[in-house]
Amino acid sequence: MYRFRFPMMVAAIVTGAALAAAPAALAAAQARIATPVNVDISQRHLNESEEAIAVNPTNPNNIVTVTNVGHGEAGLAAGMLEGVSLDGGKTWTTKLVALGGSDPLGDGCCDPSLSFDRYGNLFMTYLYEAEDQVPVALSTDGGLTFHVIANIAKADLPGKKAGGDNRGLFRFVDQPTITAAHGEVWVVFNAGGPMVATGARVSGLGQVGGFIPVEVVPGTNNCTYGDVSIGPSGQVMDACALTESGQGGGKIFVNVDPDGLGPAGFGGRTFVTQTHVGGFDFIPPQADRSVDSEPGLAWDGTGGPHAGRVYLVYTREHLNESDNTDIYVRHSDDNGATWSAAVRVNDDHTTNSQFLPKISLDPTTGNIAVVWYDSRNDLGTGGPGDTDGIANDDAQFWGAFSTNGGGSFTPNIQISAGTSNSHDSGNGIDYGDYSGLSFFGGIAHPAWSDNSNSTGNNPDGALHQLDIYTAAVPLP
Ligand SMILES: [Ca+2]
Ligand SMILES: [Ca+2]
Ligand SMILES: [Ca+2]
Ligand SMILES: [Ca+2]
Repeated sequence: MYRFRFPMMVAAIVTGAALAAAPAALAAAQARIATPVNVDISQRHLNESEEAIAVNPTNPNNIVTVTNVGHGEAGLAAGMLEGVSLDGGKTWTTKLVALGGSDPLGDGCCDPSLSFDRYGNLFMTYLYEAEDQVPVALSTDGGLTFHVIANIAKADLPGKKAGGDNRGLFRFVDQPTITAAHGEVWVVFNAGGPMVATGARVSGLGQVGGFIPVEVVPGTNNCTYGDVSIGPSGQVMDACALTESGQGGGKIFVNVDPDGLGPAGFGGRTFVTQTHVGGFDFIPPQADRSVDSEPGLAWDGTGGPHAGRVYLVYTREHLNESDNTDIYVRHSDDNGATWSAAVRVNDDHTTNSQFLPKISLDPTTGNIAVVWYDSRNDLGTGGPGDTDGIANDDAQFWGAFSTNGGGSFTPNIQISAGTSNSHDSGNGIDYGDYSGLSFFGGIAHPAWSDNSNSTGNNPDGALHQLDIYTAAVPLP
C-alpha cells in the first residue's frame, strides 16, 4: 500500500478486443450454493484491510491472518493486526504486531504476505514504516511468535542516481510477496523500478539457509503488484502488471528462473495478457483507493492430473473505463512460455465490477479456488446488495472452485453474508489492494474486509468501519 501515486500519463486508447471466453455455461441453471457462516476475525475499533491468510498444512486447524490497520486513526506510529485460530477459523486470538521500538518485527507499515510450507514454517513479508528494505519473518510455532530472519535490500540497480527518482515510477520497495514450497522460500517486490527476487533453501522446521543475492527480473521496470510461485522442480515464476496510466493500458508479464536457487537467473519476460486495468484504476466500489489488475499465481506441485500446471488470475476491464471488470484465469503447461485462453470466473450477467481476486491451489488435490470482491447485486434499486440506492458502489465477497484444471468453474458462491460500502468506512485505501485466500484439504479459507456488520460483532458497526472476515468454504 506504501506507494506514491504517480502523475497520470496520457491514457492510451485501448480498442475493445473480443473477450476470450464466455461465462461458465449453464451456471445460472445450476443450484445455488449456500453462503457459509461468516466470522468476524478482528472485531476491532477502526479500520483493518489488506489481509493475508494461511493454513498450516501440518495442522489445518491452525490458520493465521495478518492485516493492515489504519495507523493515523489509531494514534499508532506503526503496526499490523495478527489473528491466530486453532479451531479451523471459528475463533481467533488477535493482537497488534510490528509496533516499532523494541518489537521483534520492527515498525510494520502494511502489505503483509504469508506462506506456510509443509514443515510448518510460516513465512511473512511486509513493509517497514521507515526502512527501505523488505523483511522476511519466520514463525515455527504456528504464528504465535515471529522473528525477522532477513532484511532484503533492493539490488544495486544499474543507473541508480543519488536520491534517484528517475529510475522508475516507484521510489521505494513496495508490494512484497512471499511463497514457500518444494524446499525453497522466495520473496519478490518492486525495488523502486524493476521487480527483484531472492530465495533461500528450506530443509525443515526452522531450517532456513541464507538468501541468495537479489536478482533483478529482466524487463520489469515499473512492473508491480507482483506475485511469485514455485514450481514442482524448484523453478520460480514472477508475475507483475505493467500499466501505461493509472486508468488503463495494463499488461501482465511473467518471468521464470528455471533452476530456482541454482545459478541461472530469471529469463526474459513473456507477455500474457492485456487487462485494460491500470495501476490506479478507479471503479465505483473502490472509489478512494482504485484497483490494479492484481495478478496472482498458483503452481500445481501435486502428483494430480494437472501436475506442473501454473495458473494466473487477474482482473480485466471489458472496455477500458467501463468499470465492468471481471475475473479471469489462464493456465500454462510449459512453465509460462504459452498460456491458455482466458476463462471467466464470475458468472453474473451484469456490467458491474468484480475486483481484487486471489487464487489458491489445494496442495492435497490440485483443485483451485478463486475469491474476489463483487458488486453484481448492487443495481441501485435497494434491497440486499445495495446500501444506498446508487448502482455498483457496494460489494460482497464471492468465490468459485475449479476441479478440472481451470477449464471451468463451479457456480459462484456468495461468501459474505453482508454487503459492504468501502467509502462509508472512511478507510483511505478502501478494501486495500488485495484480498486473502488459503485453500487446503478441500476447504477454502478466504479473508476480506467487510463493514456490513453482518455478524453483529463489529464494535464500529454503526460507523461502518471495516473488520476482517473469514469463512470456511468447502469444495461443493
Ligand atoms: Ca536461479
Ligand atoms: Ca463485471
Ligand atoms: Ca449501492
Ligand atoms: Ca474494525
